[in-house]
Amino acid sequence: MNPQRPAGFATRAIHLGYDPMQNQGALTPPLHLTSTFAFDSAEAGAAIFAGQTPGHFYSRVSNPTTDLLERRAADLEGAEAGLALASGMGAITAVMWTFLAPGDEIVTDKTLYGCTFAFFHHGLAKFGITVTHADMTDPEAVRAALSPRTRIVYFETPANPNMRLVDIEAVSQIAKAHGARVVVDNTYATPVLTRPIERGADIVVHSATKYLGGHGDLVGGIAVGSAEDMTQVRLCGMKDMTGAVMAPFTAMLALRGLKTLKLRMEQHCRSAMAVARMLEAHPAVAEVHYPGLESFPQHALAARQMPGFGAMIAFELKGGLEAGRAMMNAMELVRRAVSLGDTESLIQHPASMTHSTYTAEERAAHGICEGLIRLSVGLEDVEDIVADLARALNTLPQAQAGRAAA
Ligand code: 4LM
Repeated sequence: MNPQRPAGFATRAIHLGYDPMQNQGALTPPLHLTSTFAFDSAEAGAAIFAGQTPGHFYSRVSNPTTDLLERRAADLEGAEAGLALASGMGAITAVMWTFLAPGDEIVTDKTLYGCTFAFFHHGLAKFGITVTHADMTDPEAVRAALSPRTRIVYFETPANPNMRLVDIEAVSQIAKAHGARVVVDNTYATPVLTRPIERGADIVVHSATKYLGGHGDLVGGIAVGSAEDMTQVRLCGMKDMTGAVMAPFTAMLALRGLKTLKLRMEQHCRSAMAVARMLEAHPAVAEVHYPGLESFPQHALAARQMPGFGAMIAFELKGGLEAGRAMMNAMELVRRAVSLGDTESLIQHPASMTHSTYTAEERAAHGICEGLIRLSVGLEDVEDIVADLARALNTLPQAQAGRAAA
């Protein structure tokens, strides 16, 4: 890659920051499977520790393999710097512990991934941090929720599991005018579809376990933002407070995943659109939540903010939870599993699985229906995914009743 010539997303995901000629011609970057690093002299080691000269000293802080992943992830998100962590939860917790102190407040959307919700309410709250939920589909609700102690405004877009979108530009403008940091979980959209930093966010976090890795074979996290913020998270939240560092081997797998991210997302999106249309037309289905459908309440925002619309679909069946369970049990190709963004299509029930960290009352208050089913559309042939789903839906009594009525 010629540094003088601008390169596209996929080219950078494959080449950025690595020159085979400086690594004995090895086409793929080496795996630096080492916990510690030797110093030329005591003085040289002290200078690296003090940050006076660049270099690595211990793999809980940095490592050449994870460093390459961090630089590529930051570049693809349009950020100055990045950090690779042990998991998505590692990224979220390290960022929050770095920038919050007792007495501070965070404002967050109504709907969050189950463990993020649990961390905020059972982790941060235990240490004197106040968590306020606002319906962030309305940016004005964010303004109303801000207080003089608000330090962070945090949201997912689309939100896990119900696909609510947040207007990143509008919310960032309001939060930053107030002096709060904006942290966006971009796991669902990925930088192929949405780059929150370019829309005004300060920090982006990811579960790299999902689309970035892309193959269901790693657990990892990424945070990106300004060089100053990432240095703070590295030295405070990651190194000292959580120790949630990504292993070099995981970084190697994630680097391999990133190489095909754009290509995979394009196919994921195409297939999800076809699946969403089939679901919407099926007589056993009550409602489909997919940003690419014209019936999606925030379709216009989706078209502006995440063209391609992603590959996560949430839906409700006319037969409710009981029908959802029956449908899941009838799947043959689509796997019954949590997680998302893998090559395999995955189906799960948020209320009893990923969002069972909420109480039933909390789910009701936070817009997570008990009967909601979540689908991660994979990379199998779309005809096979559609056929498996349609066959499972056709086993439901509501499908027969719908057909009889028609
Ligand atoms: C799941 N999700 O939904 P790690 N942020 C978002 C997520 O969906 C997740 C994480 C962070 C699921 C896991 C079982 C939007 C995870 C946390 O699992 O810690 O890499 O990411 O099915």
